[in-house]
Amino acid sequence: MGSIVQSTLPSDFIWGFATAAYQIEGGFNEDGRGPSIWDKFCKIPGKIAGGGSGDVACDSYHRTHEDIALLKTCGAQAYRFSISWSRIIPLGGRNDPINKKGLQFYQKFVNDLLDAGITPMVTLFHWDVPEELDRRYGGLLNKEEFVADFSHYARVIFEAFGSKVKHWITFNEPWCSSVLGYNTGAFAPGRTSDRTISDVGDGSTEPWIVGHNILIAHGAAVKIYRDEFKTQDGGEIGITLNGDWADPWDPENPADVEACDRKIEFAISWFADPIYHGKYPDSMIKQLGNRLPSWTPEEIALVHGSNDFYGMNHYCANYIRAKTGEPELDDHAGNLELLLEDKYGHSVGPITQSPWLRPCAIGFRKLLKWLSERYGYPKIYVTENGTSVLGENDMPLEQLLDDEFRVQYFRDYIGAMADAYTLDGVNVRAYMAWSLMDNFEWAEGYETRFGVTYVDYENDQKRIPKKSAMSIRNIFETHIEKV
Ligand code: PNW
Repeated sequence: MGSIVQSTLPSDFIWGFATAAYQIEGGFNEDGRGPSIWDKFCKIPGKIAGGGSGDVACDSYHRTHEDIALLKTCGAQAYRFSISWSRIIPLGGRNDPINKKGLQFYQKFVNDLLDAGITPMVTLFHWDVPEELDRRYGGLLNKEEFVADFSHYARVIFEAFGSKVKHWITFNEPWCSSVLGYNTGAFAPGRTSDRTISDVGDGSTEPWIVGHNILIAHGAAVKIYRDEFKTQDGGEIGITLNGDWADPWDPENPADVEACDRKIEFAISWFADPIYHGKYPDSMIKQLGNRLPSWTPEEIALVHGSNDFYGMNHYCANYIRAKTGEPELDDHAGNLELLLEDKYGHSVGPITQSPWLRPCAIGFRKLLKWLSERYGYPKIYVTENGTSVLGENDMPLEQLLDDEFRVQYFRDYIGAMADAYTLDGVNVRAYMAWSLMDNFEWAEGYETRFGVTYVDYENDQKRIPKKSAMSIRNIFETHIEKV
């Protein structure tokens, strides 16, 4: 450290690890679980690298005790996981049967976590719409039906967990569900205008409809929690948004500089502006016109003010270059290019296994500040942050376990977050590393690993902590103030 003053985090700061149901659970057809859109999507040849699926994944459905032991070993205070909607309501709808065994699985898990002294942070929806709802009425595209069914599901969950869960996240990364699911088609349900990828979908309208519907469903679930549960249960609820930092490709070009804000608005403010300011960003209204749904007074009343905390998933940064012509009809990014090098050939950061991810920790601090200024210094929970490592899947085990690249990533990013807290007045209060263990990395299958723990998919899903698993506790110890 030398003479550099170490930035601090408050003594009540909470840290831990994150996962998501479909990425780790397996047990895809056990104890009455119904399929989700991801079960269906994985069966389409060519959609998932290596042809994988979440059928078995890390087998956490049968190994919750191992996962809890792992959390203890790492010294985690909290664990963010998601609930599989179609385990709880196999067909998904408000008039469909509830699966007691599904509920009992998560109830036991929450009890076991609490017994181990680990705080549960529960995501209701991490992209896994029950397949039957997609078939029945178009899933996320159908506002009335989806909002009613999600509200019902949320109420079932709030009732089942009583006051045991104090931190609720409604939706994980609605940008991914909307854009990757309905514009590029890379994620379930794979709709897009590109007829070489799918015969169905309209990427110029559907993502905006889906984003709107998710916001309303989020607002409806928050209202239910606040009206019926919050007083006695004493918990808090919010949405988790993903978004990376943006620097201009050419800092001398005002168009590139302007495009950076527009990039963040299209990725984040699309959802955060309605929640904190009661409207969509002007840049989006300008480009999308009436393809961006408009708010009825009832809808915006549900959404505006609906976050008890801001859930932030953050991984990297990009260089942004403004496009000069008129935006294409299917453009979802704000008429700009996302690049990994700037005009002078500087890279955002080192190459990882994920084509979209190059670490740039200072960008984390800058985005924390940007969000705090725009949204009035809300309480921020970082609900995901982490990295893949180039070639990790092909390394000999010994080398793979010595993941100094990931350790350095966490050191830099947690340090940048402490700087944002100490020097910029950002009110960040929790941090969940992605991920507790290697898992099903969506379209990238099992070839890309994000875990601080190695999972041996060939040998009974054995878990072996990497160097990074044991290092996060030490990193936090250097920053968190002692009482
Ligand atoms: C997040 N992108 O997804 C998810 O919440 C996790 O489930 C996932 O495993 C993790 O990040 C790592 O990828 C993202 O293409 C997936 O920009 C793709 C992108 C961003 C986030």
